[in-house]
Amino acid sequence: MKITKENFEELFIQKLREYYALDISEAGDAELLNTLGRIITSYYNANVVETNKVYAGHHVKQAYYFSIEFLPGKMLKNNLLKLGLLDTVTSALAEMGIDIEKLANVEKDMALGNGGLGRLASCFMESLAAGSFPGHGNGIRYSYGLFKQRIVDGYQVEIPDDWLKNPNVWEVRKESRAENVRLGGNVYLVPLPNGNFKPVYENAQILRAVPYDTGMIGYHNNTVNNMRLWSVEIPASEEWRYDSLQEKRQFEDLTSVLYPDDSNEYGRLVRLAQEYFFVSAGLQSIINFQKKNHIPMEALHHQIAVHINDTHPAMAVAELMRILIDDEDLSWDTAWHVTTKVMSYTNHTIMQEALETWPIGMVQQVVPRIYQIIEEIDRRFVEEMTGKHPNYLIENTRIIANERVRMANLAIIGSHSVNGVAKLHSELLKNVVLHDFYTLYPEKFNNKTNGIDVRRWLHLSNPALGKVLDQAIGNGWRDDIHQLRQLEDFIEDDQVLNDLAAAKLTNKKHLAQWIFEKQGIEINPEAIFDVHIKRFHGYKRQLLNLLHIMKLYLDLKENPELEMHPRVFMFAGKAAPSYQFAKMNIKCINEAARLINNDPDVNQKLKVIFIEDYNVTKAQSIIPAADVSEQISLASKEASGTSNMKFMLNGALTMATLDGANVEIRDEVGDDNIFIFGLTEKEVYEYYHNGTYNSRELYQNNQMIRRVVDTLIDGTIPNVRIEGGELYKTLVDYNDEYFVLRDFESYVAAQKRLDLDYGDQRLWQQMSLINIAHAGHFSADDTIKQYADDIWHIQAIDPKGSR
Ligand code: 26Q
Repeated sequence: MKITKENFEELFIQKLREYYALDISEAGDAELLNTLGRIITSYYNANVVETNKVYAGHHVKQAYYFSIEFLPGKMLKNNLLKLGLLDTVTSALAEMGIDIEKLANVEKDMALGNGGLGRLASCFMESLAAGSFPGHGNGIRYSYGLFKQRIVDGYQVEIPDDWLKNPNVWEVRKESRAENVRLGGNVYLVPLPNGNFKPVYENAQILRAVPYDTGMIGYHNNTVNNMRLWSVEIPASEEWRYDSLQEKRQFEDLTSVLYPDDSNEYGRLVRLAQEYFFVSAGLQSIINFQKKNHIPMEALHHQIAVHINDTHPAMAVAELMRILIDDEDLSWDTAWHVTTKVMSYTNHTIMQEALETWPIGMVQQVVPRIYQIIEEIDRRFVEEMTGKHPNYLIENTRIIANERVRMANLAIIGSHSVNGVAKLHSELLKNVVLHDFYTLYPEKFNNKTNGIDVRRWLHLSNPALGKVLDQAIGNGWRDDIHQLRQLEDFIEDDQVLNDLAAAKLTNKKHLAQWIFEKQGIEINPEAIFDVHIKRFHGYKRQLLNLLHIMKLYLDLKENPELEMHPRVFMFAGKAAPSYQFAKMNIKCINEAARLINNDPDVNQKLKVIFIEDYNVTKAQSIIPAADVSEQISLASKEASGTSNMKFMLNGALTMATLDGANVEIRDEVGDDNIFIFGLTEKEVYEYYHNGTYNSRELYQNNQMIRRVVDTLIDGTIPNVRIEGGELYKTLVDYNDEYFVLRDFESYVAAQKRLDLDYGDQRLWQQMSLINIAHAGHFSADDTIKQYADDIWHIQAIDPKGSR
């Protein structure tokens, strides 16, 4: 039944009584939210069934995005928007005296990911459904999401994210689709009469994987795809197998927590088991579906594509081989042909130390059969390459070396496609990081520049800007984001420029109000909002930003009359709990903030705000209020970045190094509409090559640099005796791994240009307009189309018939 304002009110009242035996006046926000959620899910569940029927009935090829992280954020308003019900339901609720924002407030932010990689997976889910593509997610239903961050005394404190305490209305537990996953024990092979071998398992632990399905709703179409997340259970019949309570716990807790390290946490048994668990459960359920549909396994690659999101699901290669050989009796060669055609892999990182490897002993212990298969893949790889390629090349690219299993090598050898996430990054993969593989398999390598879900990052999060766009260019952009280009026709239109400025100011006032309520700090909405939000990492260089702030502070202390537009620097982001350097950055920023915000000599012109517990929901209110987007990683280190795209779409100007997708943003908007500074990737590599970087020399010979760096240790920033000292050492004594001092002057100069440009408000609005007009280039809808065409070979299909 179609939902209208009239029938919705009646339905809502009736359902609230049915579920909770309450009337509206008696119900709490959580009860109201759950009732609303259940109405919405039952509204689209008919489309779930339809979508699946069509996919099955037409033998449609389907893609599965395997990712150990998803970061969907909140879903209430998102789902209503996709269904075309947001306005109807908002006003129907309002008539009943219910503010939808209050309900959205009690919804938990689903944070089953660390950062960019997980959020990308969720944007891709949205765009798959929006494009009517048959594509689904496969991951882990962690009981605890990414830790919540509190700032206590300037320090990060981690608190568990018990997000399932309230029921999650969007998920459906699919008991009937549970799978068994085997872990541990021993395996030996028994020869069969036909020359094959049969594996015999001893003492393996059998875990039950139970899927929880969440509908991924298309935008104004009939598609509802599935994000399937697996949760572990231990079958009662298996309990006797565990040697100790502690051992049992380990497996019981397999899907409890997301590892909060967003670069490396290898050598943790449970992490390895997590990786296998969701890969094995996911592949088994996919294959069961295909078998029910009478698809011969030799033809599997015509029916499914499996995408390996970073190396975390790389065991999918070996697991699919296992299923095809051990369970489905395919020959090795046939299974290998099918597997490599099914699999494709995305690399998200340049940094060598972040490439995932596992000690072979651990792989043998956790997944003995998978280890045997990896060994065999490795053996055949070496055999095939020997004689054709020099030995060093084979040694560099084989899977097992130095007693470790190299997951990227497994993913690359087992896939037909390997892609980076921005042009620069993909070039670096070919020329540096994965160069040896590129020599062996040039045809596998390609680029797919990341993208963002414009519905969440514009329609939903920035209604003020949405309205201005509707007035200026009509609302066609809501279905076709490329129409934003029409904005360029208004580059000289004072009305539109002023409206854009007014929308920005509205968002800034909202954020200022919220910050005041949370932290009691007053900020001037007319100041420049300069925003640096992302995980804390050495290479992302929050420290460079802090040093610039300290320079402004010193300059203002020296000369309170200094000409500069008032500026509020905002930071938000989490540090991995074990990453001391990142945590010390957080501490120093918070102490600098306290110093500056309380100093009447400077605090009319300068403020520093640290917003705690950064997550998707916070991003949705911070980004629309930003004037400046800080994207200042050391060139070559940030694979792509995606918040850079979100800021641009919301009219912020980018302060950027030529790194990741910043390069493509620059190409879109032109040099005049972005602030570029710093070393290029080539220059960085030249330094590596020549080994000539000397940060101490810079520190000693450049008075400005010395004066600013010394604020870390001379008591200027209070209460950071240890942390300031350590940061100082990384910069001066340990030769400044991320070239902070080398880029400092160039950064200061770019910031100065920015300050001057902001003084010309008309010019600034024009630059902002150009950024918005070109942001459609970074729609994940386009990115997904490229994945669909070039890698997965899947086609859009409308479950209700018309394409
Ligand atoms: C690995 C092993 C053990 C434990 C944890 C991990 C781990 C977890 C998360 C390793 C890496 C990550 C996350 C990486 C990530 O978010 N990378 C970012 O991906 C974005 C999407 O492509 C890019 O835009 C960013 O540039 C990149 O840093």
